[in-house]
Amino acid sequence: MTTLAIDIGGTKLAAALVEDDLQIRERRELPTPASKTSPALRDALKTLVQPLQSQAHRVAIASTGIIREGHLLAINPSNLGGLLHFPLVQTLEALTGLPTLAINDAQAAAWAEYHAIADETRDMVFITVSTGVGGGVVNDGQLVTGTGGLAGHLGHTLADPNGPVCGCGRVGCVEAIASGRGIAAAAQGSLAGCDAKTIFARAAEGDEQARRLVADSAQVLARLIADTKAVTDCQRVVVGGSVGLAQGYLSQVRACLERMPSVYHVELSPAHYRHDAGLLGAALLAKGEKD
Ligand code: ADP
Ligand code: BMX
Ligand code: ZN
Repeated sequence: MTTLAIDIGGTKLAAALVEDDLQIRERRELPTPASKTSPALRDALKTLVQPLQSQAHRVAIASTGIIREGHLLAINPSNLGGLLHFPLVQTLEALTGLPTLAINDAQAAAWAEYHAIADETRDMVFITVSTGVGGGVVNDGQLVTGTGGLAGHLGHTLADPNGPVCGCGRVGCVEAIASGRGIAAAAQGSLAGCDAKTIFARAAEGDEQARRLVADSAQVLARLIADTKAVTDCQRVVVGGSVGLAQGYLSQVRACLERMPSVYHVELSPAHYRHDAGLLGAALLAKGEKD
């Protein structure tokens, strides 16, 4: 069976056809529209899926936001241009006429990454450092979604009570400092208005402020990983997202973690499926439920 997999992030939308052996075909991307209202997202999704849907038997969506009963509910609406709510499953079923499943993007990616290492571990955590910071927990071989879909939202744990206000309404969340948006928001002077990608490029050129912004993100992520180890006793933490996978980032996180007491140490690795973990995890879940 062929799955039309869709990944909805705060910065980009991706879609591809995924075969049951996890081969990916015809991957395409579009920028995520920054609009408070649903029609812009619906139209972008329509453009994305139209060339693919006739070849698919089902749709599987990995999406940013809390996913509850097929609806996207933003915990941090500012990551989606202020959009609070979107009827994901209903919209894709209407657009494609295909049975549709939806799950949080980081939970989906956790499931794909667990699949890649399942012969060596039963307890792992996936963290995406991207537009926001998302998480997915696999405990004793089971994906933990929570009854309301909130489980694993590690980006909204506390990093600094004196830190910036997060789009979720709390002060000092991990996401407000470590995410791509958080890094960009803290930039001043010559870097004001730059996105995280540009700030990483400046850091590689030796810009002091850029290096400090990247280092602050890596430090906050390392503390989050130590907290995650204490809560879950996981054997591995897998890191994805465009910031998480950026050159040199994970080695900085590892260096910060190594300075903490050894009880907090855990195997750290970059996502095996790189930027496709969300697409593949959603496809795997759809395959598991429908076959
Ligand atoms: P999404 O959040 O839509 O899933 P990404 O995982 O691509 O998308 O994350 C988007 C964030 O990553 C943005 O803040 C962007 O500036 C940043 N980013 C994109 N490419 C890079 C890169 N090569 N190095 C560092 N940051 C990057
Ligand atoms: C936010 C939240 C999470 C999501 C995470 C990473 C929203 C819209 N999203 O914490 O549900 O998993 O960002 O998302 O509230 P991404 O857009 O960075 O991939
Ligand atoms: Zn928050």
